[in-house]
Amino acid sequence: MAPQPCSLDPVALTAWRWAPFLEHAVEALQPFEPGAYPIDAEFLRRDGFTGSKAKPTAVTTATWACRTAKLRQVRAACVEAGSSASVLNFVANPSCNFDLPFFGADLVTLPSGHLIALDLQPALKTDQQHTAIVWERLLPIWDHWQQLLPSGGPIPTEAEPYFSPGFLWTRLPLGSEGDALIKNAVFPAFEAYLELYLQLVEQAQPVSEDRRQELLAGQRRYVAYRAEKDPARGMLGRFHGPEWTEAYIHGVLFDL
Ligand code: DBV
Repeated sequence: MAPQPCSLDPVALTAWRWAPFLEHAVEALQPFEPGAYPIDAEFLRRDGFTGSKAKPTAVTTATWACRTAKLRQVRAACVEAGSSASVLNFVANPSCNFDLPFFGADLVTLPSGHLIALDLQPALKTDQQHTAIVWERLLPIWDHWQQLLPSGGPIPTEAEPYFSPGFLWTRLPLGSEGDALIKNAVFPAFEAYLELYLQLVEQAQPVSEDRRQELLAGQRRYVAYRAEKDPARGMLGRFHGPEWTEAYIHGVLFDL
């Protein structure tokens, strides 16, 4: 099936916990005049089942995507599987013509609780020119919101090069306590991270051809790492099969 433009409206999934986050992001992108980012029909929406044959749970994975002049691809992977899983994985991939980080959000609800990751992730972590202006503005925002949230615990050392010091990372319990923190800390943190990111996008100026090549190399490393280590691989494989999942991860989610 040929790639086709997907709707620029946020995906509509019944009872999807993370809908307000995607709706906010789509709204916040409007001033950048988003255009269509073509996605194969088989990845725009995929329905399936999980659980036992006797007690199946319906599963849907849906994709939202767009592009703007300075953002090569902005995409959301949206999973709704009732009490089994509810996920919004949202990544903005900048054009390598601009010295910009990635915007990454991983908002995951599993039977064991919520897992929340939010960051402006560097393409070139050890390059001051790339990181300084981002980190000096991000750290106060991180500090404010992370204080209200328990730490998510250690992350793998090999992941270090891809995270900023403003990586907001928490695990929250299901139920009213977690719900309140999502409303009062996670959502406003998501708004603040995205607001800063879109300010950086607005202010970004085109770079030289040499710089472009450096940024592209860094972006390729990041995207290859994310595709190789995608923590959703197991879950998506169970829901939709390994073949579809590999094609989705490499061809849509991390497609640089
Ligand atoms: N993560 C993705 C995509 C997802 C997704 C594309 C389509 O990159 C979901 C969905 N993340 C997802 C799921 C889990 C995690 C875990 C389902 C739970 C896996 C499981 O427990 O079975 C942040 N996400 C994680 C973990 C980290 C991140 C550190 C824990 C990994 C582990 O415990 O092994 N993902 C990581 C990250 C960003 C991100 C930093 C960017 C902000 O998107």
